[in-house]
Amino acid sequence: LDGTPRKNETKKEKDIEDLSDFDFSDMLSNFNNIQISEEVRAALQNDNAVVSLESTIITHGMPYPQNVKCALEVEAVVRDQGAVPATVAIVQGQIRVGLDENELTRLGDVQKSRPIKTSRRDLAYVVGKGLNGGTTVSGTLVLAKKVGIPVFATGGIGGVHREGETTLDISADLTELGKCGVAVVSSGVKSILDIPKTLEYLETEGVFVATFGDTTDFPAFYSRKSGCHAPYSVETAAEAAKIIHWNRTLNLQSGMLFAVPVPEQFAFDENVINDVIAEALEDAKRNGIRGKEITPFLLGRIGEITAGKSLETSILRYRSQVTFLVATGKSGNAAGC
Ligand code: PSU
Ligand code: MN
Repeated sequence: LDGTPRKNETKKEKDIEDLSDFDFSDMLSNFNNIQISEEVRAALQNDNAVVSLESTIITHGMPYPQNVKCALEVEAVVRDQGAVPATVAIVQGQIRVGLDENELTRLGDVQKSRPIKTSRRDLAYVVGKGLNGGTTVSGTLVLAKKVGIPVFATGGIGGVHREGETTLDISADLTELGKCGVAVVSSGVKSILDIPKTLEYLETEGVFVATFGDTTDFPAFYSRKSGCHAPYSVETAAEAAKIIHWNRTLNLQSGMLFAVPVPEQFAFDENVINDVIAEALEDAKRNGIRGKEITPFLLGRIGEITAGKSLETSILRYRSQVTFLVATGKSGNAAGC
């Protein structure tokens, strides 16, 4: 009552012991309609760290073949940190948790694979029709929760779109975060979105939000700061792991968002990237782009504008991919919880 935080160490140790007795093999055998790779299955059964990864970023977030290269590099970053990557996607109607290099490459060749951007609402359709699907953050979180993967990493999550108060365009990522119980690690939210409204919405959904590091400045993917503040910051992976632990122990069911700012050396000049985003947003408006097409359109335009302009901006484009890699690599630490 004097404001000194009480330590919950003894209880924590006991709960971790209880969790380690949990029999995953029972749980995994219930998912005949979800194909889990051998590597991921073994890691889950042995209680080793697993990081789930989305696939819309591959199918709708970057052009081929850079998308495949990036996806494989991200998996390598996760492996380097001692965790097992579990890229989630739908291959000919089969839900897959953990894809091999060959499958990732075929999925990423979108002219041939014709994947559907698959959020929660699209899952049954894509499976029922036997189609290929790149799962969004929300689609991936549904499946990560089903198979018991508690940690997920991506570049930037979806959010409340600009003018969302009139369009009601609010990504299903936010409502899924509200009920998935999974810890999401990202480089924040791109400023193609309305970041203050996105943070408000996350609060309404009961999502714990923290930046990673010694500041609460919420990052904007390409840059380290958005001008908005996260309610909390955590300074170490161990601290993050403790919060993940208590979220689970209290059976809160809601997800958590850990925002890792892009390292200084990879950060974009804020003015440069904001101009690019403004141009992309105008193009979207002029072309009447709506609904699920908006995010892929904006990401595509940002890629085109930055790569097309000058050597400097094409280097920035390259950096954005490295940004994604580094942010994802951090999640490997968080997964060691
Ligand atoms: N934001 C990004 N990069 C992305 C996405 C969002 O900075 O690749 C993708 C993610 O898969 C995310 C989805 O889940 O777009 C959100 O789409 P929408 O805005 O239509 O909900
Ligand atoms: Mn939308």
